[in-house]
Amino acid sequence: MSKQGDFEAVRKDIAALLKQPGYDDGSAGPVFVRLAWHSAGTYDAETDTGGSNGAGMRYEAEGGDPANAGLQHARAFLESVKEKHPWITYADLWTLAGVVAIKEMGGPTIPWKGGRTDYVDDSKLPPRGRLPDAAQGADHIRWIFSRMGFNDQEIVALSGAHNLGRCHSDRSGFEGAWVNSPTRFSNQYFRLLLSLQWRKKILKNGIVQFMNYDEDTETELMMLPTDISLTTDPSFKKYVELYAKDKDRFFEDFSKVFDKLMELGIVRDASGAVTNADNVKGGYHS
Ligand code: DDH
Repeated sequence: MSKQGDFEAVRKDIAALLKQPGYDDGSAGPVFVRLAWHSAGTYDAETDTGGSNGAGMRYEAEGGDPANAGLQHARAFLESVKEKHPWITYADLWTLAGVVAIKEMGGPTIPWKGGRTDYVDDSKLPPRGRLPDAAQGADHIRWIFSRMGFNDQEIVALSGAHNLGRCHSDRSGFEGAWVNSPTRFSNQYFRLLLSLQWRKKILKNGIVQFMNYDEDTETELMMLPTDISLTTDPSFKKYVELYAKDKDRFFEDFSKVFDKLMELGIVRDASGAVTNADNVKGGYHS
């Protein structure tokens, strides 16, 4: 067992866990990033509910949300880290796993601070339906992300996480990867959005997505309807163009915006300590 607060030791164990030869593309990295994002992406600025604090996904109300299908794999992988470092909260472990995975897969360093608690206030549990619906378009994602406090540029930067991982027909119903190296963080997603011809395809399960056949690698790549909307909406498109051209700028902006996502709903004092995690009546400790 490591010393309380030794996040370096936790980081090392998360990094060592990423390689998973029998799982997906051989890495748990992408699903860790999605776990971190979904744990935080329920935040609503107006009511100050949701967000990564509290690790609400441990409970059926949030964990069983169809939008979170598949994330139980990420949580199960991370159990061994929690057993080894029992002092870390799930809320910190899940957000840190995303940040470590991005770095290990070649992405930017993302500032990360601990201090989240696993304290759940029932009155602050997010209702389902706060995460984006991939079948929709630009208005929908703008509405979802502005609720969290993100502007158009930040939405596009965040969407660049689709450089990683894949869709699974038994999770979301969509199928396939966005890029050919889905365990390597880059700006390839933006380049492919602009350079390939994306054709609408109706899958056997009736779900509509966009596909392109890549002759060089003989693979089929995919885009979600929401991904395509980043190129049909002029305000989003200018940032897709920016990030397709300028990888360093994408890395820089992604780092800032992913940090902002991880911090949604968390109030810290000057020393960085979380001040709003434990002060709500009517909740319970796990
Ligand atoms: Fe995503 N995402 N995401 N996504 N996402 C899926 C997979 C992954 C949407 C829908 C889906 C972000 C934004 C959006 C990752 C990270 C991020 C899947 C497939 C769907 C569907 C799930 C499955 O079948 O397993 C939509 C819609 C949006 C949006 O509207 C903008 C953001 C902001 C992030 C982020 O991390 C910042 C990652 C990583 C994956 C791959 C997961 C895996 O298991 O592989």
